Amino acid sequence: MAKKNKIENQKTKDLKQFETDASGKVMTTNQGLKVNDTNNSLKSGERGSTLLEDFLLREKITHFDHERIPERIVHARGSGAHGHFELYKSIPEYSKAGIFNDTERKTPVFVRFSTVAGSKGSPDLARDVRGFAVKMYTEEGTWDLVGNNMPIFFIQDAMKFPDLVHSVKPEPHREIPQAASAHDTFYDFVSHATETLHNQIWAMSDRAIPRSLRMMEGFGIHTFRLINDKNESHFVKFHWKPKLGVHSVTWDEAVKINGADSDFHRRDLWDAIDSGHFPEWELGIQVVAQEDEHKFEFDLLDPTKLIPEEMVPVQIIGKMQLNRNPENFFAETEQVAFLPGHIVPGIDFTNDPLLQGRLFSYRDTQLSRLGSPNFHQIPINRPIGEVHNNQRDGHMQMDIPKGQTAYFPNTLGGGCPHLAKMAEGAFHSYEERIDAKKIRTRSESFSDHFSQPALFYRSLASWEKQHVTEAYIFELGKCTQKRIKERMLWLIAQIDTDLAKNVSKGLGLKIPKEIDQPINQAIGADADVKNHQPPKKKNYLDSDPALSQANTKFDSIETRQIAVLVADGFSMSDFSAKKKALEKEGAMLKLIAPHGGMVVSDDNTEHEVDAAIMTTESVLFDAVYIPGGKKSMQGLMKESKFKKFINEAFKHCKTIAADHEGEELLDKTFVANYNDDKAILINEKPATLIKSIAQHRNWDRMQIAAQVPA
Ligand code: HDE
Repeated sequence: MAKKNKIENQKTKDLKQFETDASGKVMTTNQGLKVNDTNNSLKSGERGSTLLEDFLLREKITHFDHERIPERIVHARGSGAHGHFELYKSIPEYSKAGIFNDTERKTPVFVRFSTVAGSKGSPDLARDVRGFAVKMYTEEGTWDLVGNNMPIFFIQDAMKFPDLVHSVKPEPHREIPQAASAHDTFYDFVSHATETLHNQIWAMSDRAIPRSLRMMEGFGIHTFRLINDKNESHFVKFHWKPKLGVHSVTWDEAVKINGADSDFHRRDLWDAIDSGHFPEWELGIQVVAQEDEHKFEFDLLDPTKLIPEEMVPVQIIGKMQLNRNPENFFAETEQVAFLPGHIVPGIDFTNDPLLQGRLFSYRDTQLSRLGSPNFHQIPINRPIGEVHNNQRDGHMQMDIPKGQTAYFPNTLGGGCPHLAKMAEGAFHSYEERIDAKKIRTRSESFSDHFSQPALFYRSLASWEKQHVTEAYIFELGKCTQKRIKERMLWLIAQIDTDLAKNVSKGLGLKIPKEIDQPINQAIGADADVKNHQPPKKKNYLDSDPALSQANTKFDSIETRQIAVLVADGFSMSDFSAKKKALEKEGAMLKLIAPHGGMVVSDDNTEHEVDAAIMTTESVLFDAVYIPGGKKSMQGLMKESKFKKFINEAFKHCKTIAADHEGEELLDKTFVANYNDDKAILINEKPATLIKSIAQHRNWDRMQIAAQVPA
């Protein structure tokens, strides 16, 4: 397919001035000196010692010695892409932001998705929250919406963030485990900070193991403010809704994908954009009037609470498309710096104590990560508008500010840069009335830590509940301390008794009647529990359908990866009928054969093999199709990995289709035992296959599939 990934926008055009291209060019030093030998150092004699004089060696090696920068403390592993945002309808009644009023604009964006806990080289399918950070290069300045793929966070106050992160990161004495929350220190912390339980149960759900970065929601999490041109404020929560729906893999797949292709998500995003299948998300807002601030059973400033969509519907106002891969990972994806403090007129903060702390942290961290207060001058971080102020100098100053003055007020510089008038779009903080005493505490209104985890669990489909149960059994099963596991069981029982019972069975432990107060009281760890953990939960809503992936979109097979199992002699007529129909819907068919190179169909045409069976795994595909052909079956049956491939697809509840003799191969697998499975399709029309793949998985098969020892 023709490469369509060179879509331009105002920001990508701006980046062009910094691009370099060595095609057809001679090699030089950093001083532009032409180089004719980059393989041999300068020596005294052919075998002699290397000379200090060798400036070519020194330049090359010195640069290499310093080419690493610190990875992000959290969200180190990430993948980015360019694109744009378009507004469907203006919302002047809520916000004066240009981006929310001009439906003609295409605002350039750069998005970086990430896992949280793992290092830069950790595998993509870790059970973890995903970062969803959007940089909007708006005409009025850059707006960063630095969110996650879950609508709530673990803690309520920024003060606890270092403790949270230290608990989930590898344990400090032996740096184990990498990119995993399943260990003692994390659950030691979680079980003593009950505010974490809501985000914690989301992290046990399928949301923590997405099928693709393109198939997950994004959330701004905090309640922000929208400010209109009368300076009136409305509270707002931001939502990104993926056009492809919200879909996940199973934990068994996640573990195997991490081995088969640890770059699975990064590759998937890159390939989709590269092949012109541009991922899209709609932007939704939940708006709450200023006077309704206190009408909820929870506090809008508490970032561990979501506003159920049943209570405040999401209004869709625009769309973001990602349509261009970066030119260089380090220059763009690694050096991009997101700051929640980057807002534009029409958007403002609330007093959410987590958000308030983030406003400090993100600027601060860039100073050690990117090494200079001039990090905003790095090409990917430059706004699209002009920048003028009196900030000067510092490491790596890239601009050459002209003139005699670098202070305000001045007359020698004509008073410039002069202050903007409000009518010119100057930023003005929302004048919130504050009348309070200075106090180090948490509001009583943040105290309910159980109602929303319970609402989330109640809202899930039975297969999702099963996944949550298994996740808890896995995670707590990896903890070594009985005390911590029991404490978690007690806490889970406060959320949902059935869930706790099922987890306790898996752990082989009893749910304790009481938690182990004495030791915790002795160390002061229960202060939080006592102050912020009323045991009674509220039930203000039975369930919220938006919380379940069972209610997502199932209408597309675009970019779904279909493994076509073939050997020489496969039926061309079977294959071409399915291929045509599936590709028309945007699916990607990959020929998997016993060997690499070419494979010959029964009409004697040659086809390039996409992967030899030894080089690929079932978990990398969404569905399996086996065209007929007697000889092809003989070829496939000789290689036992094809059977394993099918058994695994069956175990993971995927669609498996076969035509004619293809059924013979299925008969040699676990599939043979289950005739009335709606996602096992023998000699079915392409339309049936398409419908089945669009369903993502046949979860009805889950109990049977669990018995497959694949
Ligand atoms: Fe972050 N977070 N965070 N975080 N966060 C960082 O900033 C921090 C929080 C999020 O792709 C760091 O540039 C504090 C919530 C994303 O570059 C750091 C607190 C949410 C990314 C930092 C939070 C996030 C980060 C590390 C509690 C969802 C990756 C490197 C007060 C709304 C952005 C960096 C990217 C990155 C601090 C809590 C999302 C250390 C102190 C809540 C998506 O500054």
